[in-house]
Amino acid sequence: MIEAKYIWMDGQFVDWDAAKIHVLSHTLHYGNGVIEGTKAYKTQDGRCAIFKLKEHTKRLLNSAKMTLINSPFTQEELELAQIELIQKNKLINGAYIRPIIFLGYGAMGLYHKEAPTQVAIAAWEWGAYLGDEGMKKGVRVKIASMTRTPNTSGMGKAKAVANYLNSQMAKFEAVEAGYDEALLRDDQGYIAEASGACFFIVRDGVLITPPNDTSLESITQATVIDIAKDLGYEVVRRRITREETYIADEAFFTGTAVEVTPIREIDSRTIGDGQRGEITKVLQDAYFDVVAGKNEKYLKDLTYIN
Ligand code: PPE
Repeated sequence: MIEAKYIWMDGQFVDWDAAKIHVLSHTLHYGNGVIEGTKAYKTQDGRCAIFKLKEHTKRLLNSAKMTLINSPFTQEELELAQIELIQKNKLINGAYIRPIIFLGYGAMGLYHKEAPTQVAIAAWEWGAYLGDEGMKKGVRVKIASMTRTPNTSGMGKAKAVANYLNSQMAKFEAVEAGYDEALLRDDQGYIAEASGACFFIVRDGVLITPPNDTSLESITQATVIDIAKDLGYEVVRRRITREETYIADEAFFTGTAVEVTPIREIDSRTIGDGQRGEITKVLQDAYFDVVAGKNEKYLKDLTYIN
């Protein structure tokens, strides 16, 4: 991580090293907090723009609502804070933006109503999430032994801090076994999503991605579906079984951090011819054009910061 100069904390800019919390902060002990992951890109005219700032900020507030956290800041205030954070840190080459709404120090015990709510937003430069080589050649994926937390015992639609224990266990297992990323099934055995991304396969030229029954309502997945339809591809949202992933012609991940990352292997089965698939490459290029302001139709999704 490349440190930036300032972090926005509870309405003020503080030095990166001064953005501290108490060890008895409620979220640290009981895991109720919500985050976002948003990206700013350098665009074709040299200016920097945040991609889908509104959607990410709305999802942050929706996540908070689902997990019974009252945000002390409005959508507008949080959007402005993110814009100013990029400006103040001069992150004009682009950055990853991480807002977090969490419960601070002041109450112990599970009942959290009296715990104060705090908000922090950090931003830093972050390279290819699964590596530059993975972006070009594709990554290797393991289907995790643990399933994604079912809807009956979690809140999968919230980008809740608590959900990442499940993701972390799966990711660790995959990486320790020599893979790059983990794919989690739902409690019925169908593919849910990756530890921090959504999943697509291509079969006979058709794009297939699971509905968001047991996954985050992914903003990048929605963008890639729109782009694919613009390009004339058929997109089907249906459940995918484990064995179907093995015989896909192509497979890839989508997410703010992974962007569009090709998959070349799942559980020792080579996907397609073991490299970035043709359609995957088309969508990857198209996605980078969109975030770089090269596609007129999606300029509405860019918030320029300079
Ligand atoms: N599912 C999960 C579990 C998830 O964490 C992400 C994003 C997605 C799907 C894709 O959602 P979206 O970004 O809206 O397309 N994961 C974030 C965190 C990654 C991290 O390691 O931290 C991200 O991509 O920012």
